[in-house]
Amino acid sequence: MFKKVLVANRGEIALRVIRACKELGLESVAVHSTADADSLHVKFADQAVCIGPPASKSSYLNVPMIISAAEITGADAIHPGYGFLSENADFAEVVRKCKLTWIGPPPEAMRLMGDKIRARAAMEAAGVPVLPGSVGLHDEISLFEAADRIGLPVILKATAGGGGRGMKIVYDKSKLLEAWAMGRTEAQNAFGNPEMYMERYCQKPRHIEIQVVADKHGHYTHLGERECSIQRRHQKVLEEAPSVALTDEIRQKLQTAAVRAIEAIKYTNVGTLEFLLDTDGSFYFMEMNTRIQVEHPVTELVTGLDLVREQIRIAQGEPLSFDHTIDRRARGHAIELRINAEDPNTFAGSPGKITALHMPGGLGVRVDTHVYAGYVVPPNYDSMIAKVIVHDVDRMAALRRARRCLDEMVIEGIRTNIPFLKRIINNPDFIRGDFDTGFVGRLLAERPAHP
Ligand code: MV4
Repeated sequence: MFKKVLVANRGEIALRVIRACKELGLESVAVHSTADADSLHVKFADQAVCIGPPASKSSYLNVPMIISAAEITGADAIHPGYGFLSENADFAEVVRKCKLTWIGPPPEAMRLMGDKIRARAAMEAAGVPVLPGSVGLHDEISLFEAADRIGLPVILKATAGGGGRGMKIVYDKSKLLEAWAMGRTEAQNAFGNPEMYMERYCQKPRHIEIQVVADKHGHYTHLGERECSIQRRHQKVLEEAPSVALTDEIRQKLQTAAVRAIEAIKYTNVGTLEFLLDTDGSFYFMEMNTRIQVEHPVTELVTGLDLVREQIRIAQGEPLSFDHTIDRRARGHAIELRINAEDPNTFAGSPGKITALHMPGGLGVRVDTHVYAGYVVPPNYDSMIAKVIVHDVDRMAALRRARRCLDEMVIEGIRTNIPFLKRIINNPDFIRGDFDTGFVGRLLAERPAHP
C-alpha cells in the first residue's frame, strides 16, 4: 500500500489526479517546470518540486529528475497522467526498478500497444476486427505487393507512431513510393524508427473508442463508448457519450471486442480501444491508448465512476470498486468541450496573461482546469487550458447546456477557441449527428481561416 503519489504531469490532469489522491486520503507531490510554478497543480499538492526549465525534454520528460523528486519527497507511487511519459514502457520499468508503484498498465502491454504492427497482430489473434493490412514494409517490392493485395486507397502508418502523426494516404499507385519514402523520413524524425506499414484506407469513418478497465484479480470490463470524430488535425475538439451512430447491436459487438482484447493481453488499469466505424456499420481496431485520456470525464459523467480513483485502487491491488456484471448502459448524455488558448481563426497558440476569467457552472456542469484570473498561459506546452463537460438527460438537452456554458464563459487577455466551439455545436449537421472524422476539415474548407 502506498501513501504518497508523485504526479508526473502538469495542467488540468495533474490537478485531476491530485484531487483523486486527496479523496483517497493519499498525499500528493507535484513536479513542475519553472514555467509552471504558479499553476494550480503546484498550489494544491501537499508538496511541490521544481524539476527543470520550461522545455518538456528538460522537465516533464526528464526521468532522472522525476525519480529524484520521488526519492527526495518519499513518494512511493507515480501517476503519469496523459501525454509526456504516460505511454513510455521504459519509464514504467524504471519506476518499478526504483521500488515505486507504477499507477499504470503492465509495461509489457504498453510496449505491445506502442508497436502498431504487433498490436494489430495481437488484436487479430484475439478475434478483434482489423482492416486488411501489411507488416513492416522494408523495400519497394513489399510495398507494391502490399498495395496490390490490399487495393487502393491505402494508408501508410508509422509502426512506432500513433495519433495520426506520419500517416500518408495514397489514392494513386504512382504516388506510393514517394509517400512511403516521405513517411519513413518523418517517422524517423518523430519516433526514431522509420518503419511503415499499410492498411486499407477507410474513407469517412467515425472515431469511436471504448473505455476499458481491468483490475489485478482477473476482472475485465468496459465503460461504454465515446464519440471522438470531431477532430482538427488529429486533435480532438469535442467528445461525447454515448455515440448517436451506434445501434445496440453494433455497440454490443464493440464492447465485446474491447473486453476480449484486454483479456487476451492480460491488461490492467484503465485504457482505451480506438475503432474506426465505417459507413456500413463495420468496425476495425485502430490503436489502444494505455493511459487515462483527456476525455475521460465524459465517461465519468455517464457512468458515475471516478476513473482516476479506479487507477489508484487497481495499482494498490484492490478490486474494481463497482459490480461490473450489472448496469451496462450510459446514464444520460455527456459532452466535453476542450478550451484552448489559440486564435479561433488561425489556430495559432495564444499564450499570455488571463486578465479576467469566469467559468460556467450550475447543474450538470463540470470544469476541469488549472487556470485562474491572473494566470499566465506559458507558450511551451499544449494549448488546452480547460475542459467544460456537460451532462443532461439526452443529447439535445446536453447540447443546450453546452451552448449555455459557452455563452456564460468569459476569458480575457488571451484568445480562445470558444467561437469555433460555438460554430460546431450550432452546426445543423452536427446537431443531427450527421458527421464523421472529416467534419471539422470540411467546416474549415467551407469558411477558411482568416490569418
Ligand atoms: C485510419 C483512417 C482510415 N483508414 N486508418 C487517425 C489517427 C490514428 N489513430 C489513425 N487515424 C486514421 N486511421 C485507416 N485504415 C483514418 C484515420 C483518420 C482519423 C481517425 C480518427 C479521427 C480523425 C481522423 C482524421 C483523419 C484520419
